[in-house]
Amino acid sequence: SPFHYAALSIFPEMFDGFWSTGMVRRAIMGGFITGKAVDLRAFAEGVHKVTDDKPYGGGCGMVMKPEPLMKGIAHLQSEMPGAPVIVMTPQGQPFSQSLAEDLAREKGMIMVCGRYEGMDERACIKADMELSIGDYVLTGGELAAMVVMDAVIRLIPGVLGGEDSAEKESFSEGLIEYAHYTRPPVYEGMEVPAVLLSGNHRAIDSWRLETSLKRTFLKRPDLLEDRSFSREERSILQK
Ligand code: 6GU
Repeated sequence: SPFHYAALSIFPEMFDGFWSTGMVRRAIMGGFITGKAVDLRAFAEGVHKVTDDKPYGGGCGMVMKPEPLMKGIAHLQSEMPGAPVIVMTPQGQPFSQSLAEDLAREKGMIMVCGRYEGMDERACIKADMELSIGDYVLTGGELAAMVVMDAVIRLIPGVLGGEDSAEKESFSEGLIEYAHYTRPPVYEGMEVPAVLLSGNHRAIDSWRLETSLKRTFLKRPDLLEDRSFSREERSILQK
C-alpha cells in the first residue's frame, strides 16, 4: 500500500505545483505515494473561519489558534493512522539526509505548517517531531514542508527507479557529489576528463571518489571534521 503524505496549511494551493510536477507526480501516478494539502480554515469556527489571534502578553504579530490545528491534526491522524505528526518551525531540529532516511521508513507524514509568529504552544504537544530546514526565517512552514517531503519521497522504494541510486549518493556517505559531465566531449575548449571516456570502471570509480573528496575539502571542509576515512579513501588521500 502507498505511503501517505499530507500537509495542514492555510495556503494549501502552495502545494499544487509540488504534487503535479516531476518525480513527486510520478510517485503519485505510479501508486507509490498519495499526497494532499488540507485547508486549516476548514477546521476553524464561525463565518470568518479565523485561524489566528493576538498573542497573550502583547507583542507584535499573530499566533495560530490551537483549536483548528488540533482538529485538523486529529482529522488527518484518523485518515492516516501511525503517520508521525511533524510540526514545521524554525525552532525545530535541523533537517538532514539521515532524518530523511529515517522518515522514508514511516508509513507517511502529517506536515503541520505554521504561519505568523508561530503556533499556540498547546497545539505543539501533538507533534512527534519539530523540524526546521535551516537557520533563516521563512514566512511560513509550507516551503519547508515541501523540502522535507521532497527529500523523503525520492527515497521511497520504486520512486527513483534505480533502487540503489538513492543509497549510493554522496551525502549519505558524508561527502558532496563527484563532478559530472555529458556530451559534447569538448565544450568551449574545455575537455571531459579522459578517464570518463576510458571505459575502465574501476578507474572511473576511483576518479569519482577522488573528485568527491577534493570538492568536499574545498567547498565543505566542515563535513570532514568528524568523519573517518575508509581504506579506499585513505589510499586516494596518500597520493
Ligand atoms: Cl520549518 N518554518 C519557517 N517559518 N521558517 C523556517 C523553517 C520553518 N525552517 C527554516 N526556516
